Amino acid sequence: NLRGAIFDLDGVLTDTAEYHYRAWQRLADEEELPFDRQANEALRGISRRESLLKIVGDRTYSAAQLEEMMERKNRYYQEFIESMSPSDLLPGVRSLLTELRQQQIKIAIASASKNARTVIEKLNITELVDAIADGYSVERPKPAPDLFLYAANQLKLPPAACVVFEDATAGIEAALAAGMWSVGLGPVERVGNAHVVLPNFADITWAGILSKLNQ
Ligand code: B16
Ligand code: MG
Repeated sequence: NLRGAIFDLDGVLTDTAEYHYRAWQRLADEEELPFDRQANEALRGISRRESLLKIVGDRTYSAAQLEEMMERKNRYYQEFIESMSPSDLLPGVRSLLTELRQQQIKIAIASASKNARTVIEKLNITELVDAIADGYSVERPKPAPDLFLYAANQLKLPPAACVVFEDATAGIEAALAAGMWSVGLGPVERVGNAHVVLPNFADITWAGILSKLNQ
């Protein structure tokens, strides 16, 4: 009786995770803060402010300096997403979304990002989704369940009728806290707490997902 599918954006529908990484790396280099790809893994799915605080570590900055750094990182990130197009959809995504619509499964995107709407437009999938929850929708970020509960509410569905697709540890925690089904995309070390783990959406169908969830 699953009637809704809620997708994370960065790292699930498209690989903007790479652009977030490059933007943070540039900022960290400018500030001479230690940062690399591995450190970036801990930032997956968490908010802009929390990401910055992790990078800054115990170095002290004023509130105004932190604000400025968040704005600077966001400018770099926006430069990257400016050139995105439908070809940036990850393999299997468009066919899965299309199949879900045919089966009358409601679709929401729930992203921590304040840039989610821009990315969704660049990917040209606006007309495939019924609701969008983004970085402006709720106060408490993942792993709090709020963003997914907001999305389910927009879809007018109870949490237990929804399945969340996530690439981040914090996102899987949020889905479980919301009382939803969860599918983790990526390595088990990261998303092993999900009900089902998939490497990516290539050759994945809704029927295949349902059978893995025993639904
Ligand atoms: P912004 P998701 C998250 O998106 C990213 O995974 C995370 O790296 C980023 O810090 C966060 O959005 C905030 O993004 O700075 O654009 O507001 O994975 O929840 O779709
Ligand atoms: Mg993500």
